[in-house]
Amino acid sequence: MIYPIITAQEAAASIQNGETVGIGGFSSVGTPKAVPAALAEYAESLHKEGKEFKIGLITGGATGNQVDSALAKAHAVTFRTPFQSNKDMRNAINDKEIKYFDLHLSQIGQDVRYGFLGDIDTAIVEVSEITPDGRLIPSTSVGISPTLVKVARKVIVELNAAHTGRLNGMHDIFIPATPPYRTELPIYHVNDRVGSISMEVDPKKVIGVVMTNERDQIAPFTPLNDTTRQIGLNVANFLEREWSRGAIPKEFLPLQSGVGNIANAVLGALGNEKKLPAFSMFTEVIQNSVIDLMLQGRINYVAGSSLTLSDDKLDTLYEHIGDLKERVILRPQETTNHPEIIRRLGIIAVNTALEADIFGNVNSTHVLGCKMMNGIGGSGDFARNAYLSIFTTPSTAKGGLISSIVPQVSHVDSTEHDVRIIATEQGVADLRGKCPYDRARCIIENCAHPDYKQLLWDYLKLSEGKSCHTPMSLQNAFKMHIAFAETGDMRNTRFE
Ligand code: 0RQ
Repeated sequence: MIYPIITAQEAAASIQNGETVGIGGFSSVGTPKAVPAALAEYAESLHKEGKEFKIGLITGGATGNQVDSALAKAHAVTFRTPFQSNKDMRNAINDKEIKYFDLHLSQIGQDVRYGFLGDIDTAIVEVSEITPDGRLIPSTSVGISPTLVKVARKVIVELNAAHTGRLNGMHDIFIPATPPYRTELPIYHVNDRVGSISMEVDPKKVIGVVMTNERDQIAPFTPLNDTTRQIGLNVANFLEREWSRGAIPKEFLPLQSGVGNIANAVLGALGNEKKLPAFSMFTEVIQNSVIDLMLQGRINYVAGSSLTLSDDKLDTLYEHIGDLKERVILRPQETTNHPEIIRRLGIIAVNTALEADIFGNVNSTHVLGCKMMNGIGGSGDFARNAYLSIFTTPSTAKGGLISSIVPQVSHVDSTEHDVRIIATEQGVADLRGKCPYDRARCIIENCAHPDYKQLLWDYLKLSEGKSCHTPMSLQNAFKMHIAFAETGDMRNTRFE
């Protein structure tokens, strides 16, 4: 080992108040574990002494309890970007204790290199192996770790023995040059490899290595329910019809799917749709269902930025590593979410909305327009550039008190120009080539819950006889949200 071995406490104590710290990890896996916990304890001990201690926190994506919860609870964060999905972090953001900058996940790496977010003082990354010449092999995710170790003044490495030697060869690390010297990213097929299997770091910057031996803590998956299962079936049936009529090539196209239960349901249903050929995935997050479908021969290759797998599924991957090592590729999120490649490969993108409006605008991030949920993640990267961009959502939330189909979304993440298909458990709305009136009719007819259909038809009628391209009523656009805020039930909406 060419670097000194240090304790997590020594590593934490090397970080100064006011630093910008980049922590590796993506979709709550491959995050450092010991140093963030020690940093939270260090911050708390300084606070008890009446001393200031807060950092700016930049990550690849979600970092889960080990980073976001620990540091938010320790009141140790001033600024956070680009994505989180953690209750404690979310509460601190909505309480305005932490300033949060929600960003497309393809952009954060280059924003850091361009200097848009200032200097990175310390990078903390988890790796599975350190090569004899000091290069770093990431663990279960890549995210923006290659950029963080490249630009940070100081680097702290956690070497996680739980993965040592098991993931070697799976990564494909490539950092694009900065404009005006940037060239194409030469990925023409999902499984093309263009980079290195390890990350380069200047050995002089490495403060030390903290040894760990701990798996990622992935929240257990909740089983599918009737709603998520039906959404999965609706999407799979729609894609099968598109493929049968030749609107998707006969070889099929690579799929991107978001995280969570709906994504699992869509994948499961597509995997079971045996009329379709085996396909590949070009995605951000590799979830449990992907490994099952690879072993069944339904998925050929998968490229993503993280192995977000439960313990038993990671065991399955390691058991079949001989077969799967060549078929699973882990890349920086800048590559997995790259607009150029998404457009070139013709990705079918499936992401989840909190709410969609009758014109096809999608809100993925803000409850009632003001409370941050997680962040846009990669959904915008994929939606804008996909061959076919699909958004899924249950037609209602909170036991039917909220309609996910509304006259106007309370916050816009993906616009009507980026959203081609909306699918709920009620059905599928195909918005391609439709004017706003026809979109509205199509979405209400196919996607809205029966409890809310008449209300939405009533909204549409408000602009009858008026000269307008888009049937929007300024006085009434948010009446359904207001009814929920005031009475706790959107069904109490009264339009003026
Ligand atoms: O609230 O947690 O209190 O029960 O929102 O909703 O139905 O559990 O859905 O977990 O799939 O998350 C859009 C947030 C959906 C996610 C979002 C309430 C609902 C529940 C969560 P509770 P569900 P999911 C690739 C792509 C952006 C990032 C992205 C997301 C909670 O998919 O973060 O796409 N997407 N990344 O009750 C008020 C509504 C609501 C609502 C649901 N209309 N109004 N509350 N809820 N609809 C992956 C990455 O980027 C890493």
